[in-house]
Amino acid sequence: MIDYTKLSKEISYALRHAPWEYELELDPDGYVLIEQLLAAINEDSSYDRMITVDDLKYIIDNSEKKRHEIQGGMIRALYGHTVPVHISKDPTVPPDTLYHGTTHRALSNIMEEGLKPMKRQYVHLSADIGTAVSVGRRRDPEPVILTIDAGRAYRDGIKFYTGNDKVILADYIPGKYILVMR
Ligand code: HQG
Repeated sequence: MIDYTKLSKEISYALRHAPWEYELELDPDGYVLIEQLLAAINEDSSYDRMITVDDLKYIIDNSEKKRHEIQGGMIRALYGHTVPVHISKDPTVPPDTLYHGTTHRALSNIMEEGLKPMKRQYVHLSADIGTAVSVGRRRDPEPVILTIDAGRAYRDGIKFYTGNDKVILADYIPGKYILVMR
């Protein structure tokens, strides 16, 4: 049996954070050749058998979150990048309201200086409250949920980008567009 959680984490690590450890180079949209990714994973493999493209498809089709995308012979991570080379994302018109789940600890900083990408390339926003709650719960059992006036921010010139249907990306969200949900 392949440990698909472990494999999914390894793929995210390779495609978001450290492609060079796998002798991969991301193209401007974050894609690599599936063949090259599989060759790297299967070299010194820690899995029960060789990983195939069907295993990658299985992860994409069965994960709770849509983290990766296959196009032609290529695969990429849809969000979450920390690689030094900037990954370009498709601009999008956001819905009027977006959400962000975070910790109590970060709240005062965020209200003061806005939402920043921190270690990643983009700020990650959620399309619905449920998604924001699960994002926030990674770090705080009772996360703070922020509402983002994305419609106004967009009209004021803040750029938004598509991650997947639940995750919307932005370069930066100034504090004046952010409210704490009570
Ligand atoms: C916070 C996961 C202080 C921000 C998730 C967050 C998501 C600030 C943390 C995706 C700040 C960064 C991304 C400021 C932002 N001062 N703290 N000015 N601005 N922050 O992990 O959004 O499972 O980089 O609130 O589900 O938590 O990996 O971002 O708490 O979709 O696929 O700094 O990663 O997806 O943390 O999560 P992160 P995130 P996966």
